[in-house]
Amino acid sequence: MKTGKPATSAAGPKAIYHAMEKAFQSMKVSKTFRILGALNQKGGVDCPGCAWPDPKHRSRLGEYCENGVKAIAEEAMDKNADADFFKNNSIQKMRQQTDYWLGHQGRLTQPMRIKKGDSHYSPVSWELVFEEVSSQLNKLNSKNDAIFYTSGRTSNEAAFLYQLFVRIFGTNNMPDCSNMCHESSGVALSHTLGIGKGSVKLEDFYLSDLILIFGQNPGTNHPRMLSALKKAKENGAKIVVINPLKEAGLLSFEDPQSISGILGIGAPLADLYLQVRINEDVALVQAVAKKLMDRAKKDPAILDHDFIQSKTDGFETYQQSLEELDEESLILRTGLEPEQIEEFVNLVSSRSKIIACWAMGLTQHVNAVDNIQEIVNLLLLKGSIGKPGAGTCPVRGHSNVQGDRTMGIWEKPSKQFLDSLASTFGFEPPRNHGVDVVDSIQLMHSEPGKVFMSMGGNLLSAAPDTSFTQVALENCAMTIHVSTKLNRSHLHHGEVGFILPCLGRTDIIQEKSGVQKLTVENSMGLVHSTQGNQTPRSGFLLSEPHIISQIASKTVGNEIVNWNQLIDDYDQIRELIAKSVAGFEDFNKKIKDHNVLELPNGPREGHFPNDIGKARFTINSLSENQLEENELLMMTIRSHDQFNTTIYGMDDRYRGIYGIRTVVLMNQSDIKNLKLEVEKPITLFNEYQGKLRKVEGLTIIPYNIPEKCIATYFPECNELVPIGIKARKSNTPASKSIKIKVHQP
Ligand SMILES: Nc1nc2c(c(=O)[nH]1)N[C@H]1C(S)=C(S)[C@@H](COP(=O)(O)OP(=O)(O)OC[C@H]3O[C@@H](n4cnc5c(=O)[nH]c(N)nc54)[C@H](O)[C@@H]3O)O[C@H]1N2
Ligand SMILES: Nc1nc2c(c(=O)[nH]1)N[C@H]1C(S)=C(S)[C@@H](COP(=O)(O)OP(=O)(O)OC[C@H]3O[C@@H](n4cnc5c(=O)[nH]c(N)nc54)[C@H](O)[C@@H]3O)O[C@H]1N2
Ligand SMILES: [Mo]
Repeated sequence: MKTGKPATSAAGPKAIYHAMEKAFQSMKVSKTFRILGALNQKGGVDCPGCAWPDPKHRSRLGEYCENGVKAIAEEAMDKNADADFFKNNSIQKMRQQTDYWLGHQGRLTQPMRIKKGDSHYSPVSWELVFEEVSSQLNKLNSKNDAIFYTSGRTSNEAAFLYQLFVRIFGTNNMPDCSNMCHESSGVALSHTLGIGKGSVKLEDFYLSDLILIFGQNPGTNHPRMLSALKKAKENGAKIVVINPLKEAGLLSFEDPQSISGILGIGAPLADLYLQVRINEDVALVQAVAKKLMDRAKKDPAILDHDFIQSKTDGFETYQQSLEELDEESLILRTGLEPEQIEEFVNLVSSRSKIIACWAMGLTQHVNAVDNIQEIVNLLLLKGSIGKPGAGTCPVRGHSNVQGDRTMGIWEKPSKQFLDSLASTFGFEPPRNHGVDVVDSIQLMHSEPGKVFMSMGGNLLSAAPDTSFTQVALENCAMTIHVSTKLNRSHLHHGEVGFILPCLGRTDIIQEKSGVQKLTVENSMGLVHSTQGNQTPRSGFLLSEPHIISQIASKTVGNEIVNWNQLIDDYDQIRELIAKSVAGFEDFNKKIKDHNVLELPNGPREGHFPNDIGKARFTINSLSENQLEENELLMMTIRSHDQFNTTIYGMDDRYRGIYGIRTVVLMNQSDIKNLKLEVEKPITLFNEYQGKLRKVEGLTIIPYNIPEKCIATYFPECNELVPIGIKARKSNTPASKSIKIKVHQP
């Protein structure tokens, strides 16, 4: 373990070096360049690293970032975890290993099965898989005893077939990673603006006057966003960052596409950096709005009264509620200086083309929906929605998480969506809502005998309350994981456990009619194709749509959908999507002719398709994290060397932390007040509803973080996130604001 000074600039020559080092360690040089040459190019491989959109004009130098290269290396690595690997490694032995080790054993190459009591997974044929899975599903007392999870890398085609199969089977139990991610954004935006997606496009960044970045670390998680921010600044925009940590990527960007960037000279980004206390964003935005309203009494032009009058609802009530708030106590909560807030207000007052971006720093709190609604209020005051250079920008994580939802991966499908399935396919889909992630885990925990199927992802490590979730999975009659890589969820299986290896983004998909492409939707509602260029490493690998269609055909038969024929040519799947999902008319033609399909987005055009047809002002709740004397508030965040539960390496370079992940970033004054010795390990613990949760052996890193706030890494500290603490309305685990106590043995 080593620590150093946190970086003050992101990307540049070091990023190129680290990306290539990881790529060449994992794959042959020729393979590396073959994939990278196609990465994010039109008709090429869509990067599985994040959902940030591609610019209209793609750079020939390479349209990808350090972490995109790492994501590719992780998927396309030469190494294989084949049948021999499973023969040599018992499940007990694998459980002792780290997540880093599990991921570095290579790509899965053959279907494997294990039964309770077996020491090892053993290879099985696909015929046996389809037979056993379908007979187990058909044996269940109730269709709702089956749960079908999805992670956000799944393509539109696979997602559409999966949800169609599940609904013909007879349940809406379709939890997905979104439930732990941007669900709060979807809930807040649907209620206020009528659609659960953001309103801006990439081009809006170049036209904006002011960009607010709340609770997001793009230098690590969406590095290509930095290019858009740099261009926005060149065009005159100001940037305000609201984040407890000084993240390098928000301070300055060494653009690898420019000579200065390659020389390591950074372009400054944030004009104002507000190190807010964890979960005090509502207080901050309310303080800003209150001040704006005061100023507007003298200078009405500060607010967009025409917009407020014609396009919104609830302004008077909102105004009234702001008046009742005490400004001083709001500011006190934020931990910021009044002058900093004044500066923020100055920037907002004089500008009207404002974009608000956010990610997990806002969505994973008990009042997460409030966080986002409060930001919408601010944008509405300024008329900053539905015009160029302005709007909402929830920055999505997984590369097709937004598309999966559009395709119907949702435990709460709308009536309109189900009606459309009913009329296109001539069957009656289940109408009752299904279970989301938290409810699924609780259900599997309390009622043994369920079937859990996972299309990608790693529920055990991604979910809160790790040991609780482990019991939930082990309680199942059958667990089925369609995966590219080995992960911890595979090691805690049901009575019968399957690992079904599939083709990834970088692989060629060959079906009867020839090579197939897939499609994905980016964070800004643009759908485009993706096509791998690597010959599959094993004859056993099938595509996700192929696996789904075989399970479906065996389980529900071919009367409603001819599954076997459908997968001969994926254009046919897209024809069905075009018929049944709004906005996908002429899907195949648009993708062929223009390589992109833009989905309808009301707020982008200034229409608000919610129940009242107007944008809603809302009244929102502050956080309720009253801390005891010796309590701290913990956020679980990503290091620079991971993709969610996939650990690329042990460093967090921008934060100056090397060779260790079991750390606690802590303010010096808390270290002193709690009388902790930095050299000695600590235990973090909490008690919620009578259950003690703890993680031992953690290392303190003194860090520039607001007092009473600490940061740890996900998934190592998920054990400390109680499954019952979740966002109101969105049910998202509150993994960014968990009360914690410290013990030093
Ligand atoms: N390389 C890489 N790329 C990824 C991922 C990855 O793991 N690795 N994951 C993908 C996925 S699925 C997602 S959802 C995104 C995640 O992208 P991010 O949301 O950027 O990821 P986190 O590390 O969770 O970072 C949250 C940020 O919010 C801040 N924060 C925490 N609590 C608060 C708060 O209360 N208020 C405010 N204002 N800020 C707060 C933290 O300091 C941190 O900077 O990235 C996607 N892209
Ligand atoms: N404490 C805490 N918990 C969190 C978060 C947090 O910030 N803090 N973040 C949450 C968020 S934002 C998210 S999105 C979730 C992520 O939850 P998940 O999406 O469930 O987790 P991932 O780690 O992205 O899944 C990794 C696995 O996906 C499989 N995989 C990769 N590519 C493919 C593919 O192309 N096809 C298939 N079939 N499988 C593939 C591999 O086997 C790999 O092991 O975690 C959540 N959990
Ligand atoms: Mo996510």
